[in-house]
Amino acid sequence: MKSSELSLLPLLCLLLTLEKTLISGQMMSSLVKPGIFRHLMCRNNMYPRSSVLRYPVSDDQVFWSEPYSDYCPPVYTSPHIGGQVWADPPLPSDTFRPQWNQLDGQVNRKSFHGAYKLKDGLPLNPIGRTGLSGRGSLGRWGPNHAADPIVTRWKRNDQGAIVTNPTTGKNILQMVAIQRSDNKLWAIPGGMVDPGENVSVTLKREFTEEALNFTDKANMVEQFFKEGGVQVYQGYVDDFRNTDNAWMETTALNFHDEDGSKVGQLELMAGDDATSVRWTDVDSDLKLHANHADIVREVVIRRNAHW
Ligand code: RP5
Repeated sequence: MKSSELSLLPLLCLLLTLEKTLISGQMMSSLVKPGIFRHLMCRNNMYPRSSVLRYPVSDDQVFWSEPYSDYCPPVYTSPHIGGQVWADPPLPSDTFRPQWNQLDGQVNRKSFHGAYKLKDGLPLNPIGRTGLSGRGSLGRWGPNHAADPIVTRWKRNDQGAIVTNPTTGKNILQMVAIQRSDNKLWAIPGGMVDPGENVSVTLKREFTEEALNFTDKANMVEQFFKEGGVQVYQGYVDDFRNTDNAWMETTALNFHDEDGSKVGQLELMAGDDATSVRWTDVDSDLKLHANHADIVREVVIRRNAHW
């Protein structure tokens, strides 16, 4: 190699890294799309908190466009959502006429994936078959909107220095993860967006309730969230509660405590429907509820952290 070519090497490496980052940076939003993404968590299992078995759906039977003439999913709507203020009434109904694909009063029935179809008067999951009709335990027919706050800090040693991974040489990120009481899996401390609620309010509320159990440092937390987060994902969640007619979608933002002096030094305490809470090292071994690990990976890419 000539010396002039050698001098171009660092530039080439930088371009390759940038290209890799951009490609993987698009992963969640460009891959979790109707006709591309095949959900996994809401297929071929027992519906949570029930004895209802989902009708089998193989990988190549997920999309509605793929033939499946024998498809005959059981209909199930969990009894515990009946009459709840946060839940829709049953369908079909003579009095309840939801405005699909639009803001229906205060309830957001729009999907981040464009207009969803209707079949027999019920909204169809934009990703495809789940092996179950009805609403399961989800409150809304169609999209159920959630918000997920990914609160991060850098891992530090006893002297306060940032810890890097010896192999990648990159800084190790830590995130606040809660253990969900329903499936015992670790997860981002997210929650449902109330009708008419701004997502920023949901993000702070869910974090405060689930990870801090209402802290006395409320002002500092308020300020931390006010400083703003970076949106890393908006769209379908591969949640174990999804059905053919009801599914989860989320808006996920990263709130990063760069010097660890704010939320990074608060004592975590599990509350609401979280049984446990902790700072968790983020790397490729991270296993979380639904496709939360893929969402967290977006933060890793943006912060050029170790994975
Ligand atoms: C997930 O469930 C969402 O991404 C969000 O984290 C959570 C909302 O549901 P609940 O925790 O309120 O049950 O799919």
